Amino acid sequence: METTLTILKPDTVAAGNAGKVLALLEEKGFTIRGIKVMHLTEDQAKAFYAVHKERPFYASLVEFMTEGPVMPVALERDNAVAYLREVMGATDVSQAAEGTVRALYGTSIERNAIHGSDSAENAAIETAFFFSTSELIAAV
Ligand code: FUP
Repeated sequence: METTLTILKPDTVAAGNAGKVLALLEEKGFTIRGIKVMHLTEDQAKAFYAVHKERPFYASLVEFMTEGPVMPVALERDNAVAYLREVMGATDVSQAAEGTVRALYGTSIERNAIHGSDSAENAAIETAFFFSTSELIAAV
């Protein structure tokens, strides 16, 4: 079993789609190890996306991620990191495959509904960004 980190982004939470996205992820075999709802500060959003700080979309991305509540979720499944990337779809919603979370609930390359860790190493870093060990159900 592997753990990965998703964030239901402000567009998803504001639209009332959080439950539907969680249901889809559970149907795809993910189990929830940890979940919370929070409003990211500017410093938190900047830190989370620090890898993109030189990119032209960084300021806008930080503004979007802080516009309303988000829901970080630690998810467990066999092959969780790669499979979540498949289930969430391409970054740009217009390129996202039919039935993916981003195709269903995203509206643009920025307002794309959901985050998913891109490697096992980043999944561990990103899970620890939001959850202490005591906030996570023990891994299987
Ligand atoms: P992803 O791993 O699919 O979330 O994509 P990236 O890590 O490349 O980008 C992180 C976030 O930056 C995306 F979810 C949305 C935003 N972004 C833009 O707004 N414009 C871009 O051109 C690329 C990414």
